[in-house]
Amino acid sequence: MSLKSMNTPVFWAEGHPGKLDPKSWKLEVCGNCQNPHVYTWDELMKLPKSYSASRLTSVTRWSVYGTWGGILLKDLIALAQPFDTVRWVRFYSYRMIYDTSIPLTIAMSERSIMAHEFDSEELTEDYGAPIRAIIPSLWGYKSAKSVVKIELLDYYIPGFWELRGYTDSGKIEAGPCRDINDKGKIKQIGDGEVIEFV
Ligand SMILES: Nc1nc2c(c(=O)[nH]1)N[C@H]1C(S)=C(S)[C@@H](COP(=O)(O)O)O[C@H]1N2
Ligand SMILES: [Mo]
Repeated sequence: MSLKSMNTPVFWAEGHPGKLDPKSWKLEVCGNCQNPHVYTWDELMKLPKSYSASRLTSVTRWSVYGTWGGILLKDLIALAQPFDTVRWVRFYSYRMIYDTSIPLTIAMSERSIMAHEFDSEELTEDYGAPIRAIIPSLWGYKSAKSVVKIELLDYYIPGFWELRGYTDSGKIEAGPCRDINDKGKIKQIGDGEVIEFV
């Protein structure tokens, strides 16, 4: 099912970006690395395609499961050849108002992906087209949408929601949570990545 048909909430704290054209999209991978690069859409689409069957889980207590298709963050980061002092990966969304950072160790996980598909359908602008981060092990505010820049850093910079009171770690905490795949039914989750409801 599509994100829209399941009534997955649409969050744009900085305002909806409107129509975005993948063909002219550029994704910059930069920072403290040997090989910074600005990828065109065609270049991105030539990189190995991967999938992460995982959940996007919001601190506002809902979770949606599906298969996110795109490019593993670890593949993009490996191509950049980060220097060995790098500890953080910072995402910037379209218009550079929204940003957030995650530890390099989590970015290198097989489950962290720059996604342009959900269940074999291209994302729409509502859900972060043309390409967004999906970081299943952390709260959804770490999964920046419509990403234009990925920066490799030695140090941590609090992002949009972290500056407004959400935790820097973004660790998922146990409690009630709506299951979007099950009509928004309230269930319970444990600490850490949501693999199943408890
Ligand atoms: N650019 C941008 N990315 C964002 C947000 C946002 O407001 N702006 N919200 C975040 C939050 S809090 C969550 S839970 C998810 C929600 O993703 P969705 O809007 O695709 O459901 O996107 C994250 N990425
Ligand atoms: Mo969220």
